Order: sequence, then C-alpha cells, then structure tokens
Amino acid sequence: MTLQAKPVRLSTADPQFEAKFKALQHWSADTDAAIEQRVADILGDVQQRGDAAVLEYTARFDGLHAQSVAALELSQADFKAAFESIPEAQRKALQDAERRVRSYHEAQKKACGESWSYRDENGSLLGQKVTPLDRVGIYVPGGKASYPSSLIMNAVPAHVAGVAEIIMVVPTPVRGSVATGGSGNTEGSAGATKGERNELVLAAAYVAGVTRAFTIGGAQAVAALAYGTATIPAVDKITGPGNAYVAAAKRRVFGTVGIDMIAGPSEILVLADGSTPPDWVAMDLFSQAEHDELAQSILLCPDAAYLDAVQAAIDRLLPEMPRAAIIAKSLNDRGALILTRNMEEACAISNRIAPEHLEVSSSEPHRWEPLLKHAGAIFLGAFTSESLGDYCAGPNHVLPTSGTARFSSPLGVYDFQKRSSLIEVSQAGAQVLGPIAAELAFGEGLQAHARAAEMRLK
Ligand code: HSO
Ligand code: ZN
Repeated sequence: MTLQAKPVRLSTADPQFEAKFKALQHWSADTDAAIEQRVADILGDVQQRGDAAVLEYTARFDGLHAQSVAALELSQADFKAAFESIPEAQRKALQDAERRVRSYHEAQKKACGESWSYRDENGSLLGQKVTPLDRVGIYVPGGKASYPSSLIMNAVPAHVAGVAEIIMVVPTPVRGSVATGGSGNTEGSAGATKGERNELVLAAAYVAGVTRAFTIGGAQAVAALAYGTATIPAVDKITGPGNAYVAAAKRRVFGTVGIDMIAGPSEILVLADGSTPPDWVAMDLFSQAEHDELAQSILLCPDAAYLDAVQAAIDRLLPEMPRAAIIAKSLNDRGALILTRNMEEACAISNRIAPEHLEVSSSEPHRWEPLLKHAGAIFLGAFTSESLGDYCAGPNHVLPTSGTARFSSPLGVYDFQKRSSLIEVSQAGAQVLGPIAAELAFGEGLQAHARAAEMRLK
C-alpha cells in the first residue's frame, strides 16, 4: 500500500472554519494518572534509597546491570574517544554548530545577561547582579529522540552563562527491554542493542564541554539529579527533553530544582505568499512531521493554486522519505493547508496558533514580520529553512510549543542565570526613604520595620 499524506484543507472563508480550526489546535499535555503514580513512587524511592534505587531501576527498565552507580559514569576519555571515532565530516559539523551556537548566545548574554546598576538622585546604588547557576543537569533522551544537536543547544547556553558543572544523564537503550514494552519509564530503544552508546551524543558532550555523565534515564535519573545520591551530585536546574515519565518527573521536582519548559511535539507553521518553490515548503513541512507522529505542520497561504502545488509536491516527495510513515501520520492527523483571504489574515491566524517554528516564506518577509507577535522562532525568507535553525544557525532550538510562545521564550543564557537585586542606600538616601517606609510600615502594623527605618534618620 502506498502511503498518502493529505493534510486537511481549510479555508477561512468557510462558515465552519472556526470549529475546524479549534479541532486542529486541540492538544493536551496532561499525563495519565498511572504515569503520575509510578513517577511519584520512583521519585520517593530514589530520594530515600539513593544509589541503590537508581541501580535497581536502571537494571529493571534499561536492562543495564551495574555493580554501582559509579560504574555507570562515563569519563572525559569516553567523550574524547567517541569524538575521535566519528567521521571527520561529523566532527567538523559538530564543532561548526557549537561555535555558531556559542557566538549567538554570547551576543545574547551581552544584550540581556549582564549585571547593571545606577545611582539615584541621593547617591544610592540600585541594580541587579547576575550570577550563573552552580550546577545543572541535562537530560538526553535515549532511543529515537536522542539528539546530539539538543545536547549542544542545552549545554552551550549553560556554559556561556558561566555554569561551572554540567551533569548529563543519558539512558543506554536496550533492544527488547521492558522499556520498549511501555512498562518501563525510559525511552524506547529503536535500533539499539544492549549497552550500545550513541557515539554522536558522546562526541557532542565532548564538543559542548559536559563535565560529568551517567548512563541513566527515566524518572530515576531526574530524581537522582534533583535530590542527589552518594554518587550523583544534586543540581540546581534540570533541562532537556524526555518522554512522558521524564516530563512528569520534571514537573514534580520543580521547586526543589528549577526546570526548563515541558516540551510538546514539534510544530512548524509556514506562512507563504506563493513565491517559494513548493518543493521547499513541502520538505519544510516534512522536516517537523518526521520528528513525531504527533508533530504538527501547517501551511497558511492566500493562493489556492499554491496550496495545490504544495500538496502535489508532498505526494511526489513523500515516497522518497525514509520516515514516510511518521510523516504521513503526522500530516494526516494534525497537518493542515489553510487558504486565507490575504497575508494579513494569515499573520493573524499564526498569532492565534503561536507556533514553535514560524517560517515566513515570502519575498517580503520584513513586511510581515512586524505583524507576527507569538512564535518560538521566526525564520525569514525562502532560504531560511527551519532545519538550519535546528542545527547551526545559532539561535536555540529548544523553543516553546503548544501555544506557550504566547508567554514564554526560547531556552537561553538567561535560563542558566539568576538575578539578585542590589541596594546600597546612602546616608542622604536613608533620610528620604526612611519617612516613606515608616509611614507604610505603620499602616501595615509593622513597628520593627518602621523603627528600623526611623533609627537611621538624623
Ligand atoms: N526541531 C526540534 C529540534 C531538532 N531537530 C533536533 C532536529 N534535531 C525541536 O523542535
Ligand atoms: Zn527538528
């Protein structure tokens, strides 16, 4: 049977458009209660029993039987050996990507990640001191979602922020283990054999400067990083994507440690004016669809003939794709080709979706960019394929999904920093501020506050 990918065709002129559009947007990040319960149990167990619990879960879920957690640690020599084992072209690509991502994040730090202060009219100093987190944990999934590029995207901003220690956890995938049967909590093990490591991930760890790494995964790895064990140091924040168990574990440890976002499936929205070759747009839609059957690819265009041309390109190109089955399912279940009245309306719809990735595939991208408010990353012009951003353009590829771009931002240097307010009130300043503070403190019934301020009045 030949695979077909027929994203739903919608038109904003259709009286039923709103209902159909709503159905398209439906996506729930809720995890089921059974997963929540198992994760809660694992977290509690690791918190209590530390290394022993980590070892047991790693044996049970990943089929990795080790004498001690220390035996699950990878060394800098392992990273280096992995780096040296991969082809020269891959080594260079990793290094080029790392360099570009680093430059971008260095610019980001200069623009919004430095301490600042000023003196007011009384000579008091007011400002903010920016400091890096001491230690962060990066979760790298196993199985089909184990991306070296994501390791770079997580580790580089941490480095640029000045984080001293980066602890990576990565499950070792095992073929046919309980993990693949859905009874485990570590990622599936597509194509991996027992004990097999992903050399490209380790090579990326070398390039990105990971400090320590453990071959553990699932909720037990999140727990170990959050609470610390005798062998695994507790971190201050955990970042990186993972499956439903990892996401549930991250949500639960939030508060004990910081976490980054909880990422949903990948999304791409292409705003096209019809000037880009349809094949390019079709392949860009595929590029996110191939991540995951739940990924969402949407094209918005005011030209119906162009939508037909992109559909024809999809039909022609799909059979060439190794991941055609995933692409077809994603496009059939969640994809859409939407006819709009004009580009302005396309921009308005894009803002309602607030996509993770937004391509403005137009000959005049800067005409439309000012109209676009909500998107994780905006790719301007026909030559800016989203995939360049995934690897090496420079900006981070960890982006808000599922409409959360309405209120959140790409992963960045700022996620690995925190801010402390700085206040130095001069003697003259104390004379001005004291009466104000005292007045408000009396109003709140807080005598000590008032007197502390008044004692400093001359
Ligand atoms: N597009 C993904 C990131 C990625 N792509 C990794 C390729 N490798 C984030 O939505
Ligand atoms: Zn991607």
